[in-house]
Order: sequence, then structure tokens, then C-alpha cells
Amino acid sequence: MTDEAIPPSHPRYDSLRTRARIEAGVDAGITARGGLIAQGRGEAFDYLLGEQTLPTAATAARVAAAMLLEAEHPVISVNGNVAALVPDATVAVASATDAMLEVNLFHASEERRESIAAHLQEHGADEVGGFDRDAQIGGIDHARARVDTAGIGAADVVLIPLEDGDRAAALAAAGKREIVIDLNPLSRSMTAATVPIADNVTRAMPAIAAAAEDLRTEDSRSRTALIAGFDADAARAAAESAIRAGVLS
Ligand code: PTJ
Repeated sequence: MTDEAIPPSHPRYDSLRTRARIEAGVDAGITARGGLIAQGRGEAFDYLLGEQTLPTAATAARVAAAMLLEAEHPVISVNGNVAALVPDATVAVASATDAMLEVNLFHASEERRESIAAHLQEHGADEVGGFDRDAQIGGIDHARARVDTAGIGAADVVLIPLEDGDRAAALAAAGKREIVIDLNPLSRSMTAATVPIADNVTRAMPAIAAAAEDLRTEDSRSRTALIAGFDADAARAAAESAIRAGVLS
């Protein structure tokens, strides 16, 4: 079913629309076929979260915005799922926080890298990196270790939605502060995160964009206090207990 063909009255409207976007992403050469499976895994967790944002995830999204605004060189890592699901919100976060957009793929492919960059530009991105990949992050095999020298290679804060666990752990070991969006609070990426956001990227990315717009006019001291007051372990534990309780709406 295409995005437009799903009636808003359908009880699973949001979920079906998200699926349609991922399918369209695969058809357009933006999303990897493995992205369909990743989406299915995410949906299972979202179902148990009642497909809504926990208060701790809302706080984490605000802290993420503060951290991007406070960073010296913030970078947003974009993969095929993120590009298909939330191109507008991703570009909005980049422009509100002056973060660089870098295409960084698990299933490496030059064609897909170019399709994703073009897609982000159609959605308003000025510049998209990920093509000068001669910096290395240690601890993982050669191809997946390569990142943009002027992007993730030089970043102090990286927003990595839906990253694979290996690379998230390697980036943390390289001293990057990581903001991770992942519906599975127990994933290795979430364990490695400085700011774990256990929420659907379709809700979390717009929330970060809105918070960034709000916080950019605040002074640096209040943003720093917001970051210092955040408890990552408590946020992960709250998501895990909500999922274990299976609070269905
Ligand atoms: O475009 P590429 O080549 O970089 O590939 C991207 C995927 C996502 C396919 C790749 O990184 C991958 O295979 O990831 P994993 O290891 O399957 O992990 C994906 C994680 O994202 C899982 O923990 C899912 O629960 C979670 N997830 C899936 N969909 C969403 C999500 N989290 C938030 N929002 C979603 N919509």
C-alpha cells in the first residue's frame, strides 16, 4: 500500500504509513533491504511501548538538543532508514543546531550513499558529507570503520539514530559523545550512548528539532545544567520496565 492509499481511520494508520515509507525507501534505492527487517524489530518494541513517547524519552530528546547546541562539532549520522522515515526532521535538527549531516551506512554502497545525499538535499539540506571517508574508527573491521574526516572523524558529539551496536561502541571508545535513538533500550548502541532515546525515530527526531528551536535562544548555562541533570541509566531502565510491563494503549 502506498503512503497516500492508507486511510487515516485505519487503527494502525501511523504504523502502516511508516512501513510504506520504508518500502518506498527500498524502491528508491535509499533504504537497504535489511532496513525492512530492522523496522520490523523496532515495531515490536514500539508496540510494547504503546507506540507513545515515554516522559524519560521526551526529556532525553530535549537533552540531546541541548548537547548538539553545546557541541563544538556536532554531526548527524544518516542511514537508509532514517533518510526514508524522517528526512525533514533530520534536516531541521541539522539546521537548528549547525550540525553536519553525514551519510554513514552499515550495508556500504556508493549508489545508496549518493541517493541518500540527494534525497536529503531535496528535503532542504545544504551540504551532506560522507564522501571523504579516510578517517578510521578503531576496534571494528576496515570498511565499516571508515568515516568522513571532517565529519564523524572530527566530531565531539554524534547523533546516531538506529546504529549497529559495534560501531556505536567503537565511536564511544573513540571518545565521541553519542546520542542514540533506538526502540530497543537494551541494544549495544543504547548501552554505549551518553544520551539514549528509547523512542521511535519518527517521534524522536521531530522532538529534537522542536527542542533545538526552543533551546537555541536560551543561555549556555541552562543548556549545560540540563545536560548535567540527565541520568542515562534511569532513562534506559524506565524504557526497559515499560516494555517488560507491555503497557498497550
Ligand atoms: O542503511 P544502512 O545500510 O546503514 O542500514 C541501516 C540498518 C538499520 C538496516 C542497520 O543499521 C541495521 O541492520 O541495524 P540493526 O542492527 O538491525 O539495528 C537497528 C535497531 O534500530 C534495532 O535495535 C531496532 O529495534 C531499532 N529500530 C528499528 N526501527 C526503528 C528503530 N528504532 C527507532 N525507530 C525506528 N523506527
